[in-house]
Amino acid sequence: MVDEVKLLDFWPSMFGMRVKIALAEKGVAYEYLEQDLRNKSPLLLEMNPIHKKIPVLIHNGKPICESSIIVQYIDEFWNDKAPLLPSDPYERAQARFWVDFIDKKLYDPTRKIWGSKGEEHETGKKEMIEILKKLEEVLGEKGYFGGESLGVVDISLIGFSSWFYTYETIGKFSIEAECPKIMSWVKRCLQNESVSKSLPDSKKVYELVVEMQKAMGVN
Ligand code: GS8
Repeated sequence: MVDEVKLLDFWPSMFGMRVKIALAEKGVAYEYLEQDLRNKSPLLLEMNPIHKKIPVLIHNGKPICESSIIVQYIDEFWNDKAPLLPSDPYERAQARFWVDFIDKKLYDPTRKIWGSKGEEHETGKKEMIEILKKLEEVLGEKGYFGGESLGVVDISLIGFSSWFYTYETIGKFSIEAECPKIMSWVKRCLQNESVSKSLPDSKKVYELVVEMQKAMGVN
């Protein structure tokens, strides 16, 4: 049976990017269905009735939700190439721990880097740098979080890099200056076609955020 794979996504989403990278790593062809999050489609509401969020992977008609769960599903289903999780149970647990850390700490919708000013904004910036510095320690001297090649932790984190230009421009700071090892890691990841083809243009993300700030009355 030929697998029917569909991805419900919204292009600037770092969560959707994870799924695109995982599918590209495994060489899985799929249909991309861009979603309007201000006017959610009946398909999105049917496929993710609990959270009503993208990304959703629809595999042979069945939905899988939550990007980290989707990436691990992809790794388990298409297990013939490009393993994304380590085989050792302890290392698997560690990889899952850092994915969870990125989900809970780096992505904090209450953190204000844009859409805010003053103290709140400064705190948001400081927190983000601290988290990236912690991840830099975890990376250590390795090429990738997964060791020699891309793994689940790399895939969870790399999408955020397409937002770095926005954070830096609006926040007036340099991630390269604060976290040089993370930036070298970003460049290394981008040498993989699965990553470079899945990440949007950083300037396009910035333009979108500027538009959103205007709409919110912040500039
Ligand atoms: C987060 C997905 C998410 O926030 C995951 O898949 O990992 N934990 C989830 N999706 C957002 C767009 S990207 O910021 C979304 O779909 N938002 C629509 C809404 O909240 O109504």
